[in-house]
Amino acid sequence: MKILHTSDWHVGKQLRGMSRLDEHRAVLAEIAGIARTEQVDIVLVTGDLFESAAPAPDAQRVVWEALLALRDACPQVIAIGGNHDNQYAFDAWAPVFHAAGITVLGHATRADAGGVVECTTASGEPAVIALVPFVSQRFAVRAEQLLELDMAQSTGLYAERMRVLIDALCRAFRPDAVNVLAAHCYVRGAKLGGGERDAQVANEYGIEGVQLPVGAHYVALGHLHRAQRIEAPAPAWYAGSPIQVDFGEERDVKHVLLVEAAPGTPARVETRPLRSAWTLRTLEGTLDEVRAQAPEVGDAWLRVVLHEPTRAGLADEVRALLPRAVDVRVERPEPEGQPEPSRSRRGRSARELFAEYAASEGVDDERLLQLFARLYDDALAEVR
Ligand SMILES: [Mn+2]
Repeated sequence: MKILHTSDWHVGKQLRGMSRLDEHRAVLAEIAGIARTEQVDIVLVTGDLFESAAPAPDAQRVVWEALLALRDACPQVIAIGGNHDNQYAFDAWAPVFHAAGITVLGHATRADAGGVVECTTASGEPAVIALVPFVSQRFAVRAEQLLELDMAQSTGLYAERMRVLIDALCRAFRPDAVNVLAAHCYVRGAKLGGGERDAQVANEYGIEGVQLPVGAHYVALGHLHRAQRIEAPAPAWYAGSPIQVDFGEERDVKHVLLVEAAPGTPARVETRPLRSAWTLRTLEGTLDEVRAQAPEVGDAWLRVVLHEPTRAGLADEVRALLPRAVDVRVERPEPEGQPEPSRSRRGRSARELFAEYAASEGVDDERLLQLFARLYDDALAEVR
């Protein structure tokens, strides 16, 4: 059977205030197109469909349409909640999605309460899929335990609880079926994409690759934004996000994973690059150097780091040159030679002191000095 694995859509995520809904719409349609052409039997969406727990209606529309398009393309669509999603809302919507032929699970639960999905493909192959939506550390490690335990002990307790949960669900695996675990969690040692904001990654609440079930044909992971295979007893992959979510991911090629599996043999996994979303790119240099690169940046979203003495309106000049620059920052050139010892302020004029301050901040803008002088004179005239 064929499984399409996608994850971490983060629909509703803005880039420095710019909407990316059009890109999400395009890339999710691209994924549905792949599901259709490849005639996949099962689509797994392993969490963080949304950027936030309270997604705006237009973001919700993009996700609902994407799930329905996937359902049109493929008989079995399964989505689990990630830490960015409103996991309670996922569970509340689940019956509505069920009516539409889509399985949604917000919180981890017992096998017989929706924690394990069994299905049979059109060609008659059975599949058993254990679902582990994101489990927060507050759920797995209680407050009074947190008070007693040190960090290593509480992360260890979390990993142990996750192992018990995963083992309990994977007991449903059968020798005659394709057995899959779908989970939204951090596996220690995996590489971050750079756009993940969560404390869940930074503070090491996660599991070890060796905790993943030996009996799985495939382990579908969500949470990290970079597609990658994990060291584990079974083929285990993060699908990564379908768009470059933030500038830390600008070198990542985004993928979906196509998994070919049969009972009795480990899965074969193929990455399929996605091309619909714009890329993210950082340009760095003096204004002239950045200007020279302008013709070849195409549609990329840009972060511009200028090495240039700053002046009022400099960011506007960059944005006029590069309309897709969403982040402009100025890095002061390193002062040459030894820093001058600070001189006494006594007996020096305010203008002189301000000019010295501006120079020390890397500001080279005569207009600013003149404006300061005018305001200063006005202020003095007020007090006289
Ligand atoms: Mn996540």
